[in-house]
Amino acid sequence: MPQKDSVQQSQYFSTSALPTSSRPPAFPISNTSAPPASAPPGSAMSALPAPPAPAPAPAPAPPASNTSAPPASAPPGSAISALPAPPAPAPPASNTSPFPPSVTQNQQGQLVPSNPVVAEPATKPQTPSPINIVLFGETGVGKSSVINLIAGSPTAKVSADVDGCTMASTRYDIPVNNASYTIYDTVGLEEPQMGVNGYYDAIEKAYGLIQSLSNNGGIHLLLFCLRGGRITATVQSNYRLFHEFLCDKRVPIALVFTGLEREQRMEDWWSRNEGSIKKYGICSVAHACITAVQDPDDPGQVNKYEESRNTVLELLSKCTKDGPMVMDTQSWLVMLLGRMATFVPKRRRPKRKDYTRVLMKRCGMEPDAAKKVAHLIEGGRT
Ligand SMILES: Nc1nc2c(ncn2[C@@H]2O[C@H](COP(=O)(O)OP(=O)(O)O)[C@@H](O)[C@H]2O)c(=O)[nH]1
Ligand SMILES: [Mg+2]
Repeated sequence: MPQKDSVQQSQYFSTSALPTSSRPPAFPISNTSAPPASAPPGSAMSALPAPPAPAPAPAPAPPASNTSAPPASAPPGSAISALPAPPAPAPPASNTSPFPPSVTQNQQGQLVPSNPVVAEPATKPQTPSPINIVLFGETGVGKSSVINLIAGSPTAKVSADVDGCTMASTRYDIPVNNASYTIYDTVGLEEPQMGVNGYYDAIEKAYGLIQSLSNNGGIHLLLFCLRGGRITATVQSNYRLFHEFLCDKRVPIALVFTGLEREQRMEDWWSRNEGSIKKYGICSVAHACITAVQDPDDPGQVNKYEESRNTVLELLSKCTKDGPMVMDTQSWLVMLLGRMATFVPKRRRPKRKDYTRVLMKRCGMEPDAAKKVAHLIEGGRT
């Protein structure tokens, strides 16, 4: 069963809001009864550097709607108005036929319908509106494996390689149980901060992601994939990047902990570690403790995989009931890029002309639009 977490979105607090002295000295993730099969990448929380300074206020963005705003384009087949127009009424009879207009006489003198009417179905079969989910986390935590778990078949390429550009995303359309999920498998940060070149790469990828989300109706849910075992400074940075910088804390976030197949009861891992996770400001509306690997030769593992699938599907169903957060591409870009720059050391941060160049050359924006976005980003973080 997915667990509804007690901390609500509105109660989110940022780690940066905690005075250094009140932060726990280390992150005591308890995993003693079940060490993870493989250690996750990243440094341990005991090596946690001071968190990045709070993000400065971004350039004012037009209010994002988190109500049940309809997607930008109507889903195919969902609108009754998409049915062909009914046949026009027959024009008034201008001849002197003794029969009503709907009936005529054929050559054999039989009465036949003058305009055979082909019955239209009352409604076309409804296609559910897509529910957009951004799944994120460091490379190697199990995101692709979670996609395959949700889909119920091999859909995404699973790889042990640690490689990927921050904000690079692959889109998967997955129909399950009368719902239609569009999942953006998105690479998070691999380090708590980034260099300027990594930032430029991330801008290019973020542009593609935001364009796609904007055109497809916004985001319903953030799904943060973590390897059960330890929470790192990178985990905190990723939480801020997606929850705060991309979604302005307006989209529900759920946590999925993978690698828990050695737990007798996977949910026990949460009971042992919940307090520590929350101390570090990682708040969520729900969580799932799972395994995302299959081992057909181990019946226990087969059961746990099946249980994990049910847990995640139930979580998706419960956490995507509210409408999506929608923003126009430009405002969204200004908000994200301005905030994301705080991951780059201050003296290396790009200037307005650098933004203009990257937005034109790497994102293909028109010069005027690129200049405008660059101007707004600059203005937002002075
Ligand atoms: N033991 C264990 N390994 C996992 C789990 N989920 C994924 N893996 C392995 O972790 C590696 C990376 O998985 P992948 O799904 O490609 O991670 P991604 O980079 O986040 O997409 C692969 O070797 C997977 O088989 C899990 O729940 N338990
Ligand atoms: Mg992957």
